[in-house]
Amino acid sequence: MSSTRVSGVVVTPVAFADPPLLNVVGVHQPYALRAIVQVQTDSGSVGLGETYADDAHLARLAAVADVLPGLDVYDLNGLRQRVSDVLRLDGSAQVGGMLAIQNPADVVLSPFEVALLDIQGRELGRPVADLLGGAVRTEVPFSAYLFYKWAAHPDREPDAWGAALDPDAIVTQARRMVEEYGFTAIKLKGGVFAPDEEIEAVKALAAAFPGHKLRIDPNGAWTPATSVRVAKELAGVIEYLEDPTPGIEGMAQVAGETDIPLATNMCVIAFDHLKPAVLADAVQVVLSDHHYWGGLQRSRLLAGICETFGLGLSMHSNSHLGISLAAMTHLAAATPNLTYACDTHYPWKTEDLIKPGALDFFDGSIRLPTNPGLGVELDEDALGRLHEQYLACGIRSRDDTSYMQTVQPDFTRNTSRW
Ligand code: GKR
Ligand code: MG
Repeated sequence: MSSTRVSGVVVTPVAFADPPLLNVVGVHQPYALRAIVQVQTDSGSVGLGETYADDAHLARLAAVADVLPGLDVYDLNGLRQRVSDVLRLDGSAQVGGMLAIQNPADVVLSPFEVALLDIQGRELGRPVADLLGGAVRTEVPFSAYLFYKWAAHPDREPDAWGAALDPDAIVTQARRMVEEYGFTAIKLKGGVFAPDEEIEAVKALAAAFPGHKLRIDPNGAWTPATSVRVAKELAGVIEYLEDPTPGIEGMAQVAGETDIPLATNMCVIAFDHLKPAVLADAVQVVLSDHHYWGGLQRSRLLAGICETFGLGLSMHSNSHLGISLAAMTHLAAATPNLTYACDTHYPWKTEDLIKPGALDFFDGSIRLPTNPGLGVELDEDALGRLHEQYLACGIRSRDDTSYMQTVQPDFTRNTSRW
């Protein structure tokens, strides 16, 4: 039996324009960074992956890229072994600008695993979802992801969305996103204003969109006591409360005082966080994210653990491009217990590097691509343009806090601020 082997790997950092979206640690910089992984094979196939692109991560990706030639594209265990061999003794990984994961192996593994699955699918003529057990849904629902935001980055032209700094403007933003994309779930990124103002915004959304599923995520901005108070105010209004307070212990305190399910992408972000979280009954919904849970297969392992322990499953997002969206869609389509609409930052971006048409939204969902592999094609010109933008923009890691301090010098990175 002949085997298809990796013949080379190209990792290209890119930067794409990002609006001034506010969160508890600051504000998004004018460009978001991603690394695009292309794995080439001796049979002439190319598989795609997308991941973070801060300098430390790029160095680890390069180290792994060097040891992949010769790997059988079906040998995902062999891939994991090579990644952990290369990263032995290495430090923690920054993910999404707010969190650090102690062992970077799963974060580094992810884009290569996705690229190998893309190759397998292309060679077999089957979509990636088929390699993950088969699609249980052909349309994957996503959620509108609302942000408080400025009208413009300092000294730049306003973007198309305008400022959103109070409940009325948040409802206006939601209306536009729901009209354009058809979303039936809506998440508000909180932790920006005092909790009462954000409660008012959620209640305004509930009044404007009766029947829509609502969530708020202040990224741990509140103390446990404040979280319990907010939960009382929003009982019956939201479907889950995401990371109201930092840490498993704090979340467990809040969970003991409310019937609203608590969700997280902050206190359970690696496999060794699951046992303490389950023992403390700290969270009821885990937001998976294949970019740091080790790719698509390991995200399905997470899904199985969640099922075993009766935890709900949703999906987290950071600013991302189309290769990530394709992988998220295949994973969600093939994960039966992923029953919540997935997060996505996709509507906020104005540039991409995949050829258009593969991932359009209909009624708030993306139709699972049926082409082989991930079902998306790289636009080489756009890749080149976004790489040039990376070289020119000067940003080399996500740092919302320092960027905020250029506007508001006394701003501090402070969860539990209320
Ligand atoms: O993009 O500002 C942002 C988000 O706050 C992001 O960094 C979070 O990781 O979306 C994420 C979340 O749900 O916590
Ligand atoms: Mg979150």
